[in-house]
Amino acid sequence: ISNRAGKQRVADQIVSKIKEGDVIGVGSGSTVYLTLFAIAERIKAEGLNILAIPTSIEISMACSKLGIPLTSLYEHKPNWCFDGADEVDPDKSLIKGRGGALFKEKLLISSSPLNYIIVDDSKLVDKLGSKFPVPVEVFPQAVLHVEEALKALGAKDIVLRLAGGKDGPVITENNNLLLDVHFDSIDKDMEHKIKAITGVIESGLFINYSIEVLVAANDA
Ligand code: DER
Repeated sequence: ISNRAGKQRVADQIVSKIKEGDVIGVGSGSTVYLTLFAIAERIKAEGLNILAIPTSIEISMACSKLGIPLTSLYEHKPNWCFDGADEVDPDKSLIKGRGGALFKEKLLISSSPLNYIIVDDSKLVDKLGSKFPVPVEVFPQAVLHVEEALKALGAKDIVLRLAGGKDGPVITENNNLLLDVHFDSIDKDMEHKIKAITGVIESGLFINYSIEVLVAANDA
């Protein structure tokens, strides 16, 4: 419950930042999901005109259902963006991707001049990789090659992410596979080393991005 309360508090902080005319990149995950109801309320109550660029089918569907108008990167660049994270270290480096939307999330964050990462304090870590593996989105037929290259980068354990509602692996919204990669240590150029492997589409490492982190302390 305390996580939920913390998530709600930081979600409410984000909603108060929204202003008339904003084009907002909306990340994925349960913390972001909580903001949508309050955003819909503001649109209704104030006649607010905003546009949301979603990072997943789940967020697109929720926005459509709640009456939050959608647009895309074909028509707009976002004024700002908000998203969750799995881990935040003291340098504001992130691990994201538990929800499997990391490619579009990183595209939105890279396309946006200002990014808020909203987390409850359970996400704060001293060392990146201490609680979550690094998700790596992989072109399906490249999986053996990528696993080998990740091991050469020091990966200790590599797990193909299996689906819940179907047999076999998770297939991302870009028709790729996800590897959850465990490292003992993650240095600051690991994001680029992983991205340089042929067959890697993207990873859930966000190192040196322009982000503001909003943390909600959980109730005791
Ligand atoms: O998958 C993601 O990157 C999400 O943003 C995730 O990291 C945060 O999800 P949560 O808000 O449900 O913890």
